[in-house]
Amino acid sequence: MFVALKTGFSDGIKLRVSDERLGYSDTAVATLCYTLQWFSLILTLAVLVCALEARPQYMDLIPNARNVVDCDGEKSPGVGHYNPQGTGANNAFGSDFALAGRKWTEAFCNQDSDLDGLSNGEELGDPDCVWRVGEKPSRTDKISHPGKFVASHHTDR
Ligand SMILES: [Ca+2]
Repeated sequence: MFVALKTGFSDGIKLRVSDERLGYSDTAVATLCYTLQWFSLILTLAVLVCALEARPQYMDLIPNARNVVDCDGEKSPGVGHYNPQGTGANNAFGSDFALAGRKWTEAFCNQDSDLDGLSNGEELGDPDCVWRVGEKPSRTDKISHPGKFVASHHTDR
């Protein structure tokens, strides 16, 4: 009896059993390989779609999330992502938001995700960390990006 296992993205997973007594044929092995390759491809696409999907519903869970501007003054709706449009990998703020259970907690509000010296709450208009979903934040102007260190934000306040 001979068993070989080979893995690789282009080859999928191949399990080859060569033993006449077990009754496996090359056709059965090829069918298994073909099925596993399709399963692998579908799984890979599902992971990519999940990783790239923007989450606009999270914007309602963060004060002034729709008022965050980037260094160039452009709106940055993807406040939790490196990509300003809200796709791709999370930045430090997005990672901290996920760790906080995707809730605006007092601890998350007091964090300084981008390490610029201003808490997330100070950057997003909730310096006292009292904002609740659906309420108007205590400040709606001079909102800075809590996931990007921008030195000029220190002189704006
Ligand atoms: Ca900060």
